[in-house]
Amino acid sequence: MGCGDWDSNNTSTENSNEDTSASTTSLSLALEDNNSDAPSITVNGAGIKGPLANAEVAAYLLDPSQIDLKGQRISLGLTDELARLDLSVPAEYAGQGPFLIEYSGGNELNGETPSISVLTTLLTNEQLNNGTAVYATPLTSFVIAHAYQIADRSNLPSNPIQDGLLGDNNGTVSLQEFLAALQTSSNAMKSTLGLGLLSEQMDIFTTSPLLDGSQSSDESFAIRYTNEVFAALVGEVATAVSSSALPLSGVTVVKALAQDFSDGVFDSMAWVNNDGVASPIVTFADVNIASILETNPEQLTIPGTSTAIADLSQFLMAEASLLDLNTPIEPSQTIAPEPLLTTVFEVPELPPTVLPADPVIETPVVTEPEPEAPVVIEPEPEVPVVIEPEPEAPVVIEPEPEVPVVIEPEPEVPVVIEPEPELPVVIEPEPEVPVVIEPEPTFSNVLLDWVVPTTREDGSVLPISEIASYEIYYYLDDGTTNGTSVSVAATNDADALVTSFQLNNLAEGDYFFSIATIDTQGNVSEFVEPIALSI
Ligand SMILES: [Ca+2]
Ligand SMILES: [Ca+2]
Repeated sequence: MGCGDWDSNNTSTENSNEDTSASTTSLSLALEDNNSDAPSITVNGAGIKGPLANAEVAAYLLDPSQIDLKGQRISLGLTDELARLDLSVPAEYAGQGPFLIEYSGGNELNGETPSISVLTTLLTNEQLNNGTAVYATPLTSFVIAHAYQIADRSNLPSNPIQDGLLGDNNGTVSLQEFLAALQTSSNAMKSTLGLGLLSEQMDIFTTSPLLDGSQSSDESFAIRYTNEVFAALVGEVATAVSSSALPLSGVTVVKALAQDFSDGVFDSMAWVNNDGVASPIVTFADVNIASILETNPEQLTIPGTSTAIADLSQFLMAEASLLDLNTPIEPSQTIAPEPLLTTVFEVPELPPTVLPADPVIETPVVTEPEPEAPVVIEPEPEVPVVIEPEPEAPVVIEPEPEVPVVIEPEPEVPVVIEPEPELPVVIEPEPEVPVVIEPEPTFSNVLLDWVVPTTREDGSVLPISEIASYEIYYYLDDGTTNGTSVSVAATNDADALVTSFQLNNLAEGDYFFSIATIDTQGNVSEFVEPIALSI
């Protein structure tokens, strides 16, 4: 499967580990289990900030114990030139969700490079089995990243950024903690980035951002409008930050914004653990994030186009025509976005007199002579002013004229896993000391170091810019063949090269570790010969 072969005679390397006695001949490769003969289940959905065409799409088991949330990769797919998704999950994984679905690369329908090159979404077991479409958008990517940031904290109903959490503050994120945090993050996002358009009930993962008739056109418009505005603002932030430092990708900005929002306020400061002390976010050191986010959406253009966001409605109608969607209905003209809020903590009550355009008609103040009441001085102690929480104004969704929702049966994509083309294994594992393992005896954490490879297997130069990520694989030599793979991006948030990764809290046992390099084309090198370590 293009992932190298544990049994092959790798050109290995004097590794520096002391334990070299263990045999590696009986190991099996569990990184990718795609078996072209196995039954599979089609995944529906799209990656949208305009629709992403010709993108790579990968499905992973969701593993919140990993920083990138990626467990085992279980499927690879793509989108075609009209952004239609071709991805299926092998049936053997049907009950092992939720799954992380990641779109990367590709282009927008007009050929532009997407402003945010990686979009993620989540797919539950039920959604997979029901064929429910899920969408990867800038806002789902943001919410997923944000949920990870806050998930380990405890429930605190009075704090909108902790309300409903199940965290135990133990430094790691469990699946249960992550799923609880998703709801909290989604609510917090809606109340700030939602521009007053996203109702509490709206599911940002399953509401289609296309005018495809699967939801009301106003709901699709609302989810798309908020995503276009957010993506445009991400671009504004990237431009502002890049001018004073390295060029910054949209993906990095989304992650940094999620980190910023971990305290519920976009203010260039992050939450630090549980001590309540905020620290500055390095990425945003030189910019006023709040003022950028408060840009009037009507002044923004749809990213990758010269069309004003104010004209999104007509833009979506044209897009629906291009994509040949079912009976698109133009969103109603009554949708009025509100300003973006940069904090979840105050719902500023706009006094009715803030409308500057309206001349205030001065009514003569008639002071009625109050009947002289005996002044009763109550010996009340000073009562602290209790600010009653404003009742949440119900978001009024205007009832759509019932459009008969014509759900056309999806053209049955025959459930066929295309035998994956054998990826040519072309990247040569770095011949020099690829993995150095430094055991940390006290905590059983393992730090893996590696050297960035510079050549491919054929000897040609491998530029650093063509390295996408590394795949670390490790397993316990306990007679089972189950291992764990961890995908590590080639660069970190600061765009620095990543050459190490720490695995935490490993139980006692005899472990083997290996690593492979994945380039931006998806080519995967052979794994280096596993290195043994006893903990
Ligand atoms: Ca935890
Ligand atoms: Ca903040």
